[in-house]
Amino acid sequence: MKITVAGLGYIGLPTAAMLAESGHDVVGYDINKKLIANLASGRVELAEHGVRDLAQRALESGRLHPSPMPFPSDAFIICVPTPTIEHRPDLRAVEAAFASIAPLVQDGNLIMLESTVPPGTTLAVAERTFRALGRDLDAIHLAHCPERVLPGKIVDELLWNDRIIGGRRPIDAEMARAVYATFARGDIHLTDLVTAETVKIVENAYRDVNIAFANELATLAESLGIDVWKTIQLANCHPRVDILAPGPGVGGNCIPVDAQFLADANPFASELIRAARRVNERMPNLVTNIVRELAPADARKIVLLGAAYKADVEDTRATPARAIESLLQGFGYDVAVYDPLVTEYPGNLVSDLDAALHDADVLVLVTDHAAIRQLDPQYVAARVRRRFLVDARNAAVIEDWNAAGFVVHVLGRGRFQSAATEALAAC
Ligand code: SAJ
Repeated sequence: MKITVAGLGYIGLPTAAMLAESGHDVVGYDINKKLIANLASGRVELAEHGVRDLAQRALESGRLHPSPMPFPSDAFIICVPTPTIEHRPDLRAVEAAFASIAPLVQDGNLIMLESTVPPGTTLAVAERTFRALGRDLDAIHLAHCPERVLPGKIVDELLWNDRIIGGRRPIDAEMARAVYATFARGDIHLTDLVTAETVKIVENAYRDVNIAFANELATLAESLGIDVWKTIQLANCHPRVDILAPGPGVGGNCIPVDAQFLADANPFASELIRAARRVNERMPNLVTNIVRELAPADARKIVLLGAAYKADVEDTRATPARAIESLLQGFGYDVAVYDPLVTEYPGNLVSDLDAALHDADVLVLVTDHAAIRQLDPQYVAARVRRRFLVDARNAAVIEDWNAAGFVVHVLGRGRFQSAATEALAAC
């Protein structure tokens, strides 16, 4: 089959590469000319090495053709981002992708949207686009096949996760199944467009609510004087309890955004989802308040260890590090943010570890990258001014940090009652 994949981001590129590896002739189309030029010369600049290797192989096979424009194809897969602007979904990239491929779509072709969108979007955008061209939607096939892979495990999950495919008509879903079945080894479940759109955002909202429960327990633990980590570990021994981990907040471009899509669908019927968002959004306040309580009165410089939104990725979108940095700056501290994986971050990123640690009064472990877990406390102790560590991920080996002279507080290990009370009052 000839397939155009529109949008070569962290989903589109590996999907295009998988399809090429399965024998399809794939055009990888993106509006980012620099990205296309890099790919065309065989350069894949991605931190996730599984995706890098897969894309490199596909390019070398000659079956993946990077292109700054789409080409006529049997099938089109759209994988463009859907961010939010002031909590409203920004669908411009989806609309632009439909508009750019529509003139090339012939009767009998198949269009599949992978981008996460509010329920009803796939049909509404397709209808608008094709009506404007005087075309009949019945003559083409339309499906929504939401991506569901976890950054950090993309190749594995592309292969093995089940897929949900919603078709405008059953035949459309069947046709999309035939495309995905060429590489996906998980089960493929067929449904209608709106159900598929809803399932995807429900999955991410479910995770947001579960993390919010863990974060609420961490806040409670600070005020009750108990250890949230031990409590969750023991509660999870129950066969029907599976609480996720507390942390400094829920970042990334997926979970916070998608939970909001669902809440927006009906604000009156989504109290739990909106409450969970609030609980997660105030975690940077709790971490900041703990830092302020732990820090000595004359502390000046705070160092955040980790800028990425989660471990072992280089993505900083909606990272809690940025919120903690701004809050601490608002209290007059100098803040340096160290991250060995990150190159793009809107705050004060200091990529040299020694420069970041120089003169530091308090360290805050924000992202549990392997490289941060493996920092040698003795090495760090020799470079800072004062030895205080707030661990917002329960990732540090406390005995080692204590042995190096650090006072350590792990988020949710009940000690900072007033920090918890103030965080609640601030949000
Ligand atoms: N987090 C916690 N505690 C936890 C788990 C995560 O605080 O126990 C935080 C992380 O540190 C991070 C945020 O939540 O800041 C989100 O991380 P994540 O690993 O839960 O999810 P994402 O955003 O990287 O990927 C999610 C996945 N969705 C689900 O697991 C339901 C992925 O499968 C989706 O494909 C992806 O969103 C997406 O693109 O929608």
